[in-house]
Amino acid sequence: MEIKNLKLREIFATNSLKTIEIELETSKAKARSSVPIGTSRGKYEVACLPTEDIVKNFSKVKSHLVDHEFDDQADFDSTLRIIDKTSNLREIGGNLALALSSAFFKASALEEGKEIFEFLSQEPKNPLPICNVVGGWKGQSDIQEFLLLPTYQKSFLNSMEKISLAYLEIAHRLKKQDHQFKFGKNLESAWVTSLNFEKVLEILTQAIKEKNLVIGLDFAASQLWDEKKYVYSNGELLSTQQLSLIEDLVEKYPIQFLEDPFHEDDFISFSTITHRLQEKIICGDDLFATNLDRLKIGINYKAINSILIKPNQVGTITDVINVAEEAKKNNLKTVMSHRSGETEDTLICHLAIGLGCDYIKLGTSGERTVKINEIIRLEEKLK
Ligand code: 2PG
Ligand code: MG
Repeated sequence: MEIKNLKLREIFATNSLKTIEIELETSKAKARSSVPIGTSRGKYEVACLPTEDIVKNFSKVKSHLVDHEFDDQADFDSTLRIIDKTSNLREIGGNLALALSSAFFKASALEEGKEIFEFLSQEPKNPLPICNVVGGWKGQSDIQEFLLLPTYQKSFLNSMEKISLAYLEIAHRLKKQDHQFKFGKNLESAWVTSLNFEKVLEILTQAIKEKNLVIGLDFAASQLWDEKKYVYSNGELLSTQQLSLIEDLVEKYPIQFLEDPFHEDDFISFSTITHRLQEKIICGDDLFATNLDRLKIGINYKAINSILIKPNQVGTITDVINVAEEAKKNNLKTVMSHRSGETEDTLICHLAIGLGCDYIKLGTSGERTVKINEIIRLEEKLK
């Protein structure tokens, strides 16, 4: 496929920060792609450059791509890796790389008259939602995200209906117990409360009763770690104490999904918890940063049974496909994920379906419905 033109513009993400959007034109197709922005970024992610720097460097990058012919996605993405030889894409920016790579991917699908998810080689399958319902913002809760997920799925619409009902019920329960609660939401549309995490877990447990839902927690533990211990608002925990805390919580509450329970360099503790809580989903986000080499280390350590996949942690569609394939080959649960700063781009919905991911992590309300509704539409095409 030959690229006829490329256009870059600065736009806004849902966290009010500027991000970038690419328009890519071929003789038969025109595709548009924008990229999200993470807040609690892992140290193994590719670089996210300020949009102003990307605008400055863009003409150089463009000259390597426009009027050039590419065999396929792998060829295009390896050209990006030749333009920027740094492993973390700090010269052109991982954010520019992903905008270009995903625009190329969308244009390839359009040229063949296919939906983006149909363009992937895997058997398409609808993921189960994992939705952020409480917490998630610095200073409000020691645990970054309280999530809900269904125990089985009749349809994505049905799963979202259960989660949305619980989400609304949680707000009413928070109103009764938290006098400061004013129905405020954080960047991912999760309720913000001043209650401690045990109280939040009690409320969630009540709200999901008879709904076939279970609880997930994203500890984002690298954010709690000070190089020696995990720092909570009411005390500090060594790694072994962090493990005991999690085992107690899992014992007391219907928790099924645990994301980043330890900091991003602690493969050993991940491996201990995965061994001890075998029926739970132990998912690595910052631990892997969607990086294939780190995933392989994790597999050797038997550190996890699940991986979070965020395309902007790694920068190209080829890298995303490789990571998802490696995870599936090793029987790990795959969770495609949004970021705290999103755009209206629905690429992750197509990637989750096309790569046959088990789950997709999303917000529950507000602008977050853009992605929920896209999956509902795509679900009709899977039947
Ligand atoms: C996470 C993500 C998405 P961020 O930690 O899992 O929920 O947040 O965008 O801050 O990386
Ligand atoms: Mg996370």
